[in-house]
Amino acid sequence: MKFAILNGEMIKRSDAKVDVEDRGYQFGDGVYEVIRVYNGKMFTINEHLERFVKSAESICITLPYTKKKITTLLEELILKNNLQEGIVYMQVTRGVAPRNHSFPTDNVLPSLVAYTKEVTRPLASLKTGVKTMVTEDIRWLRCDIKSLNLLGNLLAKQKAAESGCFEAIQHRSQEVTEGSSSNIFIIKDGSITTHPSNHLILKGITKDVILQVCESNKIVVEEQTFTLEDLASADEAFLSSTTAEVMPIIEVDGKRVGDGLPGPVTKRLQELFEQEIERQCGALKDKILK
Ligand code: PSZ
Repeated sequence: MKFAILNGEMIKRSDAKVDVEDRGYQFGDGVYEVIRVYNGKMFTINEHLERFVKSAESICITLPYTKKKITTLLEELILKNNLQEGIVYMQVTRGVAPRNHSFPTDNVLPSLVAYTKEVTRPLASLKTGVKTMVTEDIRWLRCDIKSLNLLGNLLAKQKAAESGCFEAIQHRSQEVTEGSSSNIFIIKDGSITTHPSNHLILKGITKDVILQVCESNKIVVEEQTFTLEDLASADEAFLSSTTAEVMPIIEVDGKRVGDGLPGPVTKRLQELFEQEIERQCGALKDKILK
């Protein structure tokens, strides 16, 4: 039997239900996190909690528990569900109140939910790379908040799915922002570029891990905007996310990136990223390279 956390309590997953007037259900009035678990251990948990608190604060939700308490609850959930490889999904909403656009005035307790899911690493795609397409970024101007409102992202991802692509890369005018559920990096003549972490993209935890390992290894990454043309003429490109890790892009809108195979810089970053996973969570059974 699987369990979930609902408002601080461990309950049967099938009993985890919320009211129809939960503001998350009616308005998408909440924020969330997806945390990767390798070998039963959460990867970059502190960074995810920091971002969770920041997202909540930016929409004026005060988390009902401390970061430490949440960490303990999630660790208990992982143990209880016997999760080795997978994710923890966690969300908080403004709570249950009679439907009204403005925030409830009486003290409504935010609803916090967490559950786990078994997910394996996408090793085949990590080795071969994935196809992508580009689409206009139609989202709002606070993409830095990990909001439950994902319609723009969903419409983009559905276009990708209908085109047989792994991801839709979004752009505002000529500037590339991010994937529908990932950040994007390009490589040209050995130099690596990714969009700066501002209001137009989500500051990915995976992106930040990549920036850190690059710094430790004296690999320069520019956080600078780049255009659709830069993407089309890049030698290499890759996506980053909690579940996709460092995912090579081999095609954009049916045109090959570089020679159409994962490139040397991308492969090196995959290797460094795996080292960081192993440092935090212990040895991985399967590796991307070899
Ligand atoms: O399982 C999945 O499909 C996941 S788990 C996390 C994501 C997808 N994506 C997170 C994300 C995002 O939604 C947007 C719009 N931009 C960037 C990212 C990458 O963020 P991190 O690295 O924190 O997962």
